[in-house]
Amino acid sequence: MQLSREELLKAYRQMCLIRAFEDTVHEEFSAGNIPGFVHLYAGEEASGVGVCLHLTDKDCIASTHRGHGHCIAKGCDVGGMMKEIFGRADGLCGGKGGSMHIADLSKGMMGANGIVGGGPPLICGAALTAKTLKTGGVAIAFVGDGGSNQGTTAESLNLAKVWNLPAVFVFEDNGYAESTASSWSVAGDLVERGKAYGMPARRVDGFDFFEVWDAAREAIERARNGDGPSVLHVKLSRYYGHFEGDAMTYRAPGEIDAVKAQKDCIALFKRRVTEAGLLEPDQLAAIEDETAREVADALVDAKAAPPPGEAKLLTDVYVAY
Ligand SMILES: Cc1ncc(C[n+]2csc(CCOP(=O)(O)OP(=O)(O)O)c2C)c(N)n1
Ligand SMILES: [Mg+2]
Repeated sequence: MQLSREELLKAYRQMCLIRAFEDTVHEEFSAGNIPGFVHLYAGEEASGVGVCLHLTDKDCIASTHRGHGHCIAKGCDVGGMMKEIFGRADGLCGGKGGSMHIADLSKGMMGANGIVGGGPPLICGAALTAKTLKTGGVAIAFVGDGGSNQGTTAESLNLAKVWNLPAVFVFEDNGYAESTASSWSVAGDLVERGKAYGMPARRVDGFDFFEVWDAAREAIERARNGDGPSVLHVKLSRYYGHFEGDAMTYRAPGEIDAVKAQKDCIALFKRRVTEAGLLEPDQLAAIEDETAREVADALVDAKAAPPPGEAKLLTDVYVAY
């Protein structure tokens, strides 16, 4: 199955928007303008976008601590996200969640999550709801290679299969959990792990948007058709440190530069669609300009916006049922 021109343009737009957003947050954090802790998704764009292009607002995703890209890919408002990261009252979560807890349930974005392995149990709940209420929705968990080793993830894989849930577990393997290499810490093979739970599992080149898109299409269609959960093991790389401020002494000299030069997902997408004559270079350049402007505007607005007032100090502590 082929992507339409509109889908290709949307994919490029979202990947560029994520990259511009993350590069901007990187600069602002370095300048000391952002409170809290920040983990950036730059380099991994093809994964979040390739998966979320198949989803609508009735579908849910659970993210990780590295959540900005998933938020944007799922349609969260970039202005509201920037304000949230700056701790402003009009942020997506009232300025009280920050980078690691951005959520927008109206978009089916169940939240970034400070708990590694926190997402998989959440999507079992969302997928069970979708199945029980017959909404036609699916639920996706993005999980890191580190998160793949959590007990919560193992339990969720098991539950998803025995309940035959419309769920997909997307393991974003960027080679490290903090400074620990996945080649050292992940036993066996994540594709084989998925198969051990009786579900279809596929390895995916996360630098290749088209491969992600196709693997996600297959897994999400299966979930929507009532044929149960799947695993995708997406191999990719992050461009910045584990967190902003990480000196990255555990990465080889030149490691990131080599990935950027040879495998950058946005550059590969651009080359592929222009060489095939699917999109024109000036269309892509216009998208690059537009997304840079959108993020620059979001930054100006966030900086000018007020923080939550004292009256809001004790609200949003617990959910009101
Ligand atoms: C339950 C839990 N244990 C440990 C941590 C500390 N921690 C935060 S991120 C992280 C590494 C996660 O690595 P991975 O899942 O590969 O995601 P990545 O950062 O590479 O995207 C760890 C250990 C945590 N937040 N939660
Ligand atoms: Mg990792």
